[in-house]
Amino acid sequence: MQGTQLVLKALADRGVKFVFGYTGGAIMPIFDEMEKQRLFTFVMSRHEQGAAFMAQGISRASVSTDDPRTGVCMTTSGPGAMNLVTGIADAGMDSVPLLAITGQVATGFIATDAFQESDVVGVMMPLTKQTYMPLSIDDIEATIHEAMFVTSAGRGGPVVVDIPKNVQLQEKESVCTIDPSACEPQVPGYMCTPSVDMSLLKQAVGLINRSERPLILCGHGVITSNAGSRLRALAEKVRIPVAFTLHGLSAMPVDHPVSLGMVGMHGTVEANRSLLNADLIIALGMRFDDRVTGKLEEFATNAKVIHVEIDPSEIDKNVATDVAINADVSQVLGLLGRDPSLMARPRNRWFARIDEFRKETSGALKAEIDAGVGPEGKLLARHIVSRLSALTEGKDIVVGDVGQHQMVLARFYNFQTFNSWFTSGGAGTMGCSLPMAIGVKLARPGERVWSVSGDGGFQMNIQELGTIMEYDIDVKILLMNNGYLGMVRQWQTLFYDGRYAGTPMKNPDYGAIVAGYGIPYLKVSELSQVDEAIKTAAAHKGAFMVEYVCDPREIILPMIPAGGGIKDMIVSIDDEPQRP
Ligand SMILES: Cc1ncc(C[n+]2csc(CCOP(=O)(O)OP(=O)(O)O)c2C)c(N)n1
Ligand SMILES: [Mg+2]
Repeated sequence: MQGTQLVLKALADRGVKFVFGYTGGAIMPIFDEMEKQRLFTFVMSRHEQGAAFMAQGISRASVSTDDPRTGVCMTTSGPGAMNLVTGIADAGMDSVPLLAITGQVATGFIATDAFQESDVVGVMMPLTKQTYMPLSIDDIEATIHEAMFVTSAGRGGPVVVDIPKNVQLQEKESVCTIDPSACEPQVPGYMCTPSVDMSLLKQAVGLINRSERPLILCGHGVITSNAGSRLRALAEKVRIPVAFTLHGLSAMPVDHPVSLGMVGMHGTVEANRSLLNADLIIALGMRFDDRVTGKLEEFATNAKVIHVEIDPSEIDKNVATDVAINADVSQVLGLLGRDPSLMARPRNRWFARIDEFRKETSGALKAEIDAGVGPEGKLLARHIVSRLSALTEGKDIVVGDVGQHQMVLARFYNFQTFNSWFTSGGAGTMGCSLPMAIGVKLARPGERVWSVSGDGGFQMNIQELGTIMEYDIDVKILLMNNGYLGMVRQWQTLFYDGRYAGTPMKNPDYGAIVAGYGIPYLKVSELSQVDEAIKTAAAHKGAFMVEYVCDPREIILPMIPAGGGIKDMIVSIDDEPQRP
């Protein structure tokens, strides 16, 4: 048997269905064997970064299905592998399981600056959970199994296996069958089921029972541990309001009475004010990112903190805790839900106060959404997203890119379906949406998928229109074209005296571009056409693109200025913004 065959055998044993990638000299033997065996569907991206995001889409979307899978991408050495870097770094920041297999120059050429040689292990090491370079055919199968285990054990993340070409081509007589369970290293940090310390759970229950103003911060861990219904049951039973991090969104319906929507830099007024006024913060599967906490010295100064988190390295990293439980969120929520000593309290005063927070902006926001256009009559993204939400009843899958439109989606799409919101959060990688949506659609083919991008981000991975065309992927593309790198423009408006350095952009004829890929298209600049375009795209069988010409002057508020604390939140534009 050849090394190439053992790579494929291990992937097949792990249930891999799709491999995303791009070929080249150092990976050709594995591609050749893939073609002979056809064990998986191979999807050729148009750029390696696209392959990494497609693989992410598989992992992110399938985690809540009964067939959770780690996405796999495969590229050649040197430039092919280096083009993966951003997608891999992104997976690391967002705790997304991902396996990247890269071809490497033959062992005899390593460290000679051979053609298309890059130090892949060296580059990837700080970005991944683990990197491997098997140097003998005897290690290949076990390495792939171990790598796949590590991607999803405990907190998910990317793993790279860099395989020198001569190792791929090695042959051996007999195949010793690998026991996959023997390839599961029990290394701290990878441990997937730390058992819950019951004495800590008891302390947590005590804090919750005594709290007048508790607040749950729901993070990505609630999604990845499939704990949405447990969270909802607990919040309803014990009467605790829930605010969501960017990646916690879609853990439960966002219009549920206990939901406050997104928290943090672009969070809702009610979520942020509640965070400021809470006496107990129950943080579930989240890592106190600076976009959530604002200035750390001012964060939770009057609140006790319970932190439930699977990765021990996140505990007490940014925010000191009163009770830290290092365990799977779903397991902890299950135990809390069954704990007879946990008291259900009405907390009417707290909820009445939260209602006051809600009222602060709800009227003005509704008026702006309903108006639909800015002072110059140009479409507002918040109106378009609100209409998308209404027309899909909040039930569709949304894959957001990075920028203003992303924050608008997070604020105004009324997520009803568990795990239906995907975007790049930790890294904030523009261009993620189009390729990620391809992976998401392949993982959840029965659901409608909207890829929503700005004009900047869309052009960063626009080449993946080719992948959509070739594999006939039914993704609905919404392009929010405001002629600017809008999010940066917003900062320039607020904090740089309106000097628009490097943000205005001349846009191409997108209709002509997508026509080249055979994708039907509508361009909309009138309010009266907004709904019709969404309906047309939704009803169309196959990919469809709608370009909305949007108002570049739209400002997404509230906003906590970078470096500021939650109390510095800018709620309306009349608030005098701080200048640097
Ligand atoms: C790869 C990458 N480069 C730069 C940035 C910095 N950045 C964040 S948002 C943004 C503007 C995005 O513009 P666009 O895609 O048009 O979306 P909009 O904000 O206009 O909705 C930029 C440049 C980034 N996040 N990612
Ligand atoms: Mg833009």
